[in-house]
Amino acid sequence: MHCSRAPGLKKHGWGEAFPFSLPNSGGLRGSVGIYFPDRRLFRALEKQLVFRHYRIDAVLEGEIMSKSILVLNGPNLNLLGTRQPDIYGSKTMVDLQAECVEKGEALGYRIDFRQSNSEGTLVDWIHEARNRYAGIVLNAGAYTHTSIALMDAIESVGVPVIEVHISNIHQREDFRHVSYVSKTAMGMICGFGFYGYSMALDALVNHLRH
Ligand code: DHK
Repeated sequence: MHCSRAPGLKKHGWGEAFPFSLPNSGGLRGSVGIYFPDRRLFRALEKQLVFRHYRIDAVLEGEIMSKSILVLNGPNLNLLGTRQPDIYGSKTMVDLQAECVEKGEALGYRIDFRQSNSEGTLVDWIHEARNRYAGIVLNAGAYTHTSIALMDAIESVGVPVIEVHISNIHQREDFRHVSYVSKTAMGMICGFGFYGYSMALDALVNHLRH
């Protein structure tokens, strides 16, 4: 099958995703994300994938996707270490990322760790997880308690999500007792500090293996 690459190539940190335009289909039919851990491997295989073995891409993507987990952090979590250390501890977001990556490696998963203060960006990242990540660990910060958009995004993509909070939200102000994320997440872990992320990764991988 002949396919030509459409304009709009989108570059990612460790691979590439690109939409395909299929001949005789009237233009762009859909976006096919293919991730390669190694750019040279991508270059070497690109021609074959695009011009001859169109089916191989799905296999490669599936294999890599099934071994990748997205860890998403919401507003103000970039201030970890300085923000209310009595509640959130004195370790930083960089420390948290290192712990998650190490835990992921121990479980045999690549961790893509991100933080944003923007609700829309978090929605976009949840959408991105569809067909690209095996699951999501999500600390939506304060959006947990307000965001119908995040709840809808989780429900829309059909990717397993484990909700995590550093603090025990049920021991804090009443407005923190409500979680829209919990309405669609598989489960929720809170009150265990950074260790909650490791617990969430364990829970997610346990789910994926069964
Ligand atoms: C983090 C936040 O930023 C708060 O808005 C949540 C959560 C709790 C946490 O404990 O990780 O209420």
